[in-house]
Amino acid sequence: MTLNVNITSCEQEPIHILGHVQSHGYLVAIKPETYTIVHASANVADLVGQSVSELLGQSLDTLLAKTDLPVNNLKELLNVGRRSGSWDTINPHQVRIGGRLLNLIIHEHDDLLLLEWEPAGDTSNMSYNQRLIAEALNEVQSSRQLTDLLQNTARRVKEIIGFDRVMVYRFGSDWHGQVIAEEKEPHLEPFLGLHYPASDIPRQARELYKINLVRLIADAGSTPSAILSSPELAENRPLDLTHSTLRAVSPVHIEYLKNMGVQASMSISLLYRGELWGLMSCHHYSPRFVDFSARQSARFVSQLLSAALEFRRDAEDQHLLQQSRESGQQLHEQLLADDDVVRALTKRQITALDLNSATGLVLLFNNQQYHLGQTPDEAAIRELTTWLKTANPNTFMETNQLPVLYPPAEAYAGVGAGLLAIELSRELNEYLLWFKPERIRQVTWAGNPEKPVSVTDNGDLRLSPRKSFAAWTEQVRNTTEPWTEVEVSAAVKLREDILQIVTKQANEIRLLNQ
Ligand code: BLA
Repeated sequence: MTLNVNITSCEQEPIHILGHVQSHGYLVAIKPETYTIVHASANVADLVGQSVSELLGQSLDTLLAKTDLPVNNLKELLNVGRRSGSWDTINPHQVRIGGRLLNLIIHEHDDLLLLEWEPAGDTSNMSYNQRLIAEALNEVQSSRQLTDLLQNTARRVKEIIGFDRVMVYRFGSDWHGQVIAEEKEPHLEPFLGLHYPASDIPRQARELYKINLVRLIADAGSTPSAILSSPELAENRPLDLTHSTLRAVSPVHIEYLKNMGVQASMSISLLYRGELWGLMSCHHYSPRFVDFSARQSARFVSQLLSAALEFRRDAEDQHLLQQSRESGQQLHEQLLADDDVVRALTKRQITALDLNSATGLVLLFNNQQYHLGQTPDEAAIRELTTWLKTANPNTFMETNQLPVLYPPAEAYAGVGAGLLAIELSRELNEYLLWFKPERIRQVTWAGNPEKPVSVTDNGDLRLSPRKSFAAWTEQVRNTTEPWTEVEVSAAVKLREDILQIVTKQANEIRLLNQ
């Protein structure tokens, strides 16, 4: 049987409107003007001892009568939240229902007020968490090494939420990711350094994590509670759970967690200039609920990490730009001083290889090849430039997937999956070529590699995480990190400098011959 499954179908699943909540909490959505109940999760019946179909279309008062939260107090809370424009001022609000202490969490979205009740944790943990945050702040300020910073953050988050494993997971430019720091229970197999395909966290999920920064899946084995709606009031619109803390989980992702043996999972978004650069990804091997205040503390520590990295990254970008400018300037001076292009670019203290992140350089000049670092062999370079001439009409070309554009390069992807090329003279076959190797030679799957693609009850094939990994391994070969804008413009500038020297020399020879 051939399996023809399409990874992009992952992106089609509307995970913000799946119509269920996780069963550890209760959800009610009301109209802000009238307080009438439009949607409620079926398990609200367990909370208040009244069926949800009876509650739908009723005023919230009916439900509140079963709780210790008088309706006027709730109205006051809602007013404060709505007036201040931020629900952070009132969330969470502790209430007692049927002898249970619960946290009420409120937000407004899409013309509805969403009320979610979930178990309240032990309040004595709050001061402990505050101490951990203060310590984390000190560590962020004093960590000189990036690895220390990442490791300390993972350790603090692990202390706060008590999970078996906490990882810092960083996205690449193609949205695949790598575990770059890890704190775990000693008996667990390490995931540090492992790579995962972009499709493991599809686009719409990443979009949600930019808005709602903490995602807790308390028990992957639990049965979610269906959201019931009043047909008249809901107007056929499913309830949008983008900001909900209880949103139930996509079945594909549940399968993924089970495949990894994980029962509880928590992710905290790491943002850089509003874009997701990574996640703190946390696993527990038995069900585990993390209460609101612990989630907030973990989020705060993660945001400290993001802020520190933002600062560092700006400094690093600045440093790279500075380095590239200095190398470019030095090469220009060498060209002016030497009157010998080959010597100036390949034989002095600074070479053209210092201009960017390339690991190999070939200069084709005066019918000769000059190789620095790791490069394809001379015959391969001859064929490559023949192809470049026909395939590329421009004086410049850059790719991070040379073998995809030019299949013979697959043979040397280990040194040249990325190519940055500038043409000096098409007629004389003169080029400067920078190379870098394919990014990942070997990738390892962290789940069970033997797990087959699963078949659903009705016989359909479902794309399992394992299958997506196989597809990705194919795609990730032959690829390297893209060249940056700074690298591209430095190469273009160097081309101008070289041509200026070459033209000057040609003119001098012409004058001498006259
Ligand atoms: C969500 N996938 C996620 C999340 C993570 C991962 C962290 C966020 C939710 C959570 O915290 O569990 C992936 N988890 C990882 C990775 C590591 C990890 C890479 O610990 C590495 C150590 N997933 C697939 C395929 C599909 C898919 C093939 O593998 C689609 C067909 C979907 N993943 C998927 C969906 C979500 C998700 C839909 C969103 C879950 C949700 O928030 O409801």
